[in-house]
Amino acid sequence: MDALFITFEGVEGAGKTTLARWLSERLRQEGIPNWLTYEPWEPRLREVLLEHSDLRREEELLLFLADRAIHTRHIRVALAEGKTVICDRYADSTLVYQGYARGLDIDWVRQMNQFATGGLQPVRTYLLDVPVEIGLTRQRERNRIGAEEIAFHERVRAGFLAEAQREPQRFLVLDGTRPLPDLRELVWADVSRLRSSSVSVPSQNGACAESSSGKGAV
Ligand code: T5A
Repeated sequence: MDALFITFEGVEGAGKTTLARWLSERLRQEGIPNWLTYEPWEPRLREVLLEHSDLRREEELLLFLADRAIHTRHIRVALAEGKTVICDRYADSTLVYQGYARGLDIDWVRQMNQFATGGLQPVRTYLLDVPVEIGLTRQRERNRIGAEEIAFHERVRAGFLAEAQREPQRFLVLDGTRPLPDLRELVWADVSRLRSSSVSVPSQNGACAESSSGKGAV
């Protein structure tokens, strides 16, 4: 069985980090080598973004893409070593935050993502869907990059859901308001199925997993 490339996406406070960490630990317990990683990949990029709140959206986009190009190189190495890669945010975040929410041309952002990743796509993306107010309440009082208004985060949520509809074979939409044990069970059942199927390291041009939702949250 080859390595899987898995991502977690969603609005802020959706529960991505919580589930990604859990999955990594669960795989480790099963003796399955994995690498838990996140974006922004370079920690200093967070500081740059926090310090320069006046960045133009194009500038912000280029910073995220440069970060992803470097990160993707490391992801490819981990996959080639047979490690399942679990990534907390990836290219969909750029498409949704800089495209859908900040208003850059979506198809152009898609092409830029393609350029930055060399076409590497996850085989599965878990989209944790929660109402914006719930996500923001969960992460309240923490120092975060995203302090934008509700309307912005609504565009983020809608953008993720639109992408999930566009690629239902890659996305699995999970109702992030469900209790954590339920979400863990759903993710583990899906990962187990992916592992036992013939699906493995994705091709250069897109996800290769069959099946799954994207049409409605489970
Ligand atoms: N960004 C990022 C872009 O604009 N473009 C890009 O290309 C990229 C890569 C990242 C920011 O950068 C932007 C998007 C963001 O604005 P960040 O600090 O990484 O900033 O922020 P988030 O990724 O949003 O991280 P958060 O920690 O805020 O959200 P998570 O990871 O979704 O939430 P998590 O797991 O930390 O959970 C939050 C709380 O909720 C609880 C947890 O215990 C925790 O306390 N929780 C639940 N409670 C009840 N039921 C559940 N099911 C729960 N799941 C979690």
